[in-house]
Amino acid sequence: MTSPAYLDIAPDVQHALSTGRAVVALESTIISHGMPYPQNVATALQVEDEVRKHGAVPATIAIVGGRLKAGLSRDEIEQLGRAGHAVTKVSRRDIPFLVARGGLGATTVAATMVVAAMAGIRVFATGGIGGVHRGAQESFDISADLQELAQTPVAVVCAGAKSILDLRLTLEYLETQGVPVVGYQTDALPAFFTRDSAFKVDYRLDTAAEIAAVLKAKWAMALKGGMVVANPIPEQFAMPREAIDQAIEQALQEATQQGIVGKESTPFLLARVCALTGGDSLASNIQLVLNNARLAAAIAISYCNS
Ligand code: PSU
Ligand code: MN
Repeated sequence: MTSPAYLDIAPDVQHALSTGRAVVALESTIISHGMPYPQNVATALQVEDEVRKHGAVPATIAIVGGRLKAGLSRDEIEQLGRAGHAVTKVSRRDIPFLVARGGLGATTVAATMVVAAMAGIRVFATGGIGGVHRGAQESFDISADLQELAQTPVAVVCAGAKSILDLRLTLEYLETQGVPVVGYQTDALPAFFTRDSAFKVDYRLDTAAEIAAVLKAKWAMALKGGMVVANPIPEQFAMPREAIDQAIEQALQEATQQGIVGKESTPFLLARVCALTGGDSLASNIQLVLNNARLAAAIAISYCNS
């Protein structure tokens, strides 16, 4: 496949795609807005290595110099991580503006799915997806990630969603939009730092091959949209629920007091939860992303071989 206008596919990614080998997309807002520097850069590079070690080719996605990129250089990852919140956080609506002005942008789950689909990449690993925010009845704050999952054919492997969100409403929204939520070796919806929550997933699947088979069936029938693959954080890295809940409550209060809304909301909450829980939550965050990278690689390989 040749790169469409606006899109640069890195040579190793292009080679894998044209020879039918497994590729795993990775997002860049997690680098700029999801973790502090320098751990964000170290993690991004480590996650790429983890994908490679497990037999797939990583394609970290961002917008650089107004070009959509599927596959970044180390320098580009360093640039995004160092600039942090100064980089534009790019969701679907923002993409044409960054392209037109030749800008630097970090792609959210939604925008990463858009670019992955353009490149022909079907499997994507990240930490957590956006969702319906608590108090959305008033604020209408529902992440564009959920609409993207409804329309773009990319499977997103994540550790569930952080409870900065309303997990119940997030599941309801996904159900309405026809987006399946699969639990990998679990019946419970993982809540990012913890392995479970009060909610059930729609389907439990215990192997990467079963997940790949469902993706094949879905897309073979041209059913549009993606899938959430919720992969619980490994037991040894899970956080005590009380510590996390307390930090999240405080972060939410601060956001309300400071009038943080719109696209600033999630980055603000992520940064506050990270600061309030110190290095523990960051270490957990890093481990769960690595864990998702491994599962995504296995799913991508099964998908290519089936
Ligand atoms: N949740 C996390 N870490 C993250 C994000 C969410 O635990 O880094 C990022 C992802 O890029 C996600 C975005 O797509 O935040 C959602 O932002 P919003 O809620 O503004 O749609
Ligand atoms: Mn929002």
